[in-house]
Amino acid sequence: MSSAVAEPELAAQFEATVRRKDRIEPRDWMPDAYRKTVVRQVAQHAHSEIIGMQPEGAWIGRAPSLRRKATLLAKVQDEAGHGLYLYSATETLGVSRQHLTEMLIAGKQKYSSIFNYPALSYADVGTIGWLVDGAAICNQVPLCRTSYGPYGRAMIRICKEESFHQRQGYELLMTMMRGTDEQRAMVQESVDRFWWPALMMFGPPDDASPNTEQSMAWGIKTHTNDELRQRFVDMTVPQAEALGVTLPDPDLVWNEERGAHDFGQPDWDEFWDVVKGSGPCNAQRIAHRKRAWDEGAWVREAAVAFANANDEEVPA
Ligand code: BYC
Repeated sequence: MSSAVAEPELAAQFEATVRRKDRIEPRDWMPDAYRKTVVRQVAQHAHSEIIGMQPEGAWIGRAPSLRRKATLLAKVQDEAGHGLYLYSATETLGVSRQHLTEMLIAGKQKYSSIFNYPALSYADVGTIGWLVDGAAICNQVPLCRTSYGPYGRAMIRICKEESFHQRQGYELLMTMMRGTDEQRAMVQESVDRFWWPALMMFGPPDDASPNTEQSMAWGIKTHTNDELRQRFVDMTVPQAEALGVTLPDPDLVWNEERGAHDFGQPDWDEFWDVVKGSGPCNAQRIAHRKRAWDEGAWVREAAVAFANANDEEVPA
């Protein structure tokens, strides 16, 4: 973009692009606050994918068959890939993966609250696929049309893979529900623990969400937190019925007039505690990430040395 063009004109072009629901691309002029918001959301999203490898990763060695191990391994590797696509999207805005990882480890950036809950039983692998990836799909399919081009394009591939993840979780749970009473009880216990944290993934209620209004005006978000939470509940109830599990909400009921389910509210005090760092696994997740980052330092140093020696670019 030529620097001769005045800022008000650039701002008008930006607004027009957003109004047309067209994409903002890395070299386009954008307000600083837009850039910051995209970096904040995409970085949190990338961190969630990487931290999200931990609860399920812990079950790879304990999955009950070669088929289940291979499936889980592939799924967890996919999450690493998602993190990398998303860090690449922030790099188009001049913010490196290294910087963002350092911010994460220093506790200065967030990641999804859901990954601060432990995966206590093998049924949790199925529940995470069904409910956590299911919630992620509800939230992420609309993000394929987000206004920042590199983020939206990353989301297209991520959503395809998330659909597979959701199905593997559902298939695992269905297999367990067709098994013994003990297996059915494991599934129900797991769903009881994950239901409310899954609803929290969509963020605080709209009237307590400081970012939604501006993010929607800029087309970064295309739906509010409550709209997507409702969509998730409506999508999940028939799946729970087909599985034969009970969702742990006494207020969950079909509302004929609204053509949607009424449902109870998660414990929002618990949500904010988890977001602020006091969840059951926050310290463990960050310590594990820091260890992996520190232990990988030699790989990054070797890559830089190799690149310098060969006068090539460092691989991303
Ligand atoms: N957890 O104004 P709000 C996956 C923060 S990974 C933690 O509504 P916004 C997977 C929020 O950041 C999928 N923090 O915010 C991986 C804000 O704080 P700051 C992860 C949360 O951004 C491995 C404050 O609360 N998906 O699928 O407009 C295995 C106020 O909130 C949360 C994404 O990242 C939360 N749940 O809306 C399996 C999706 N909610 O930054 C599966 C992309 C809110 O102002 N992100 N906060 O200090 C989004 O769509 C939006 O960022 C959110 C929040 C809907 C999450």
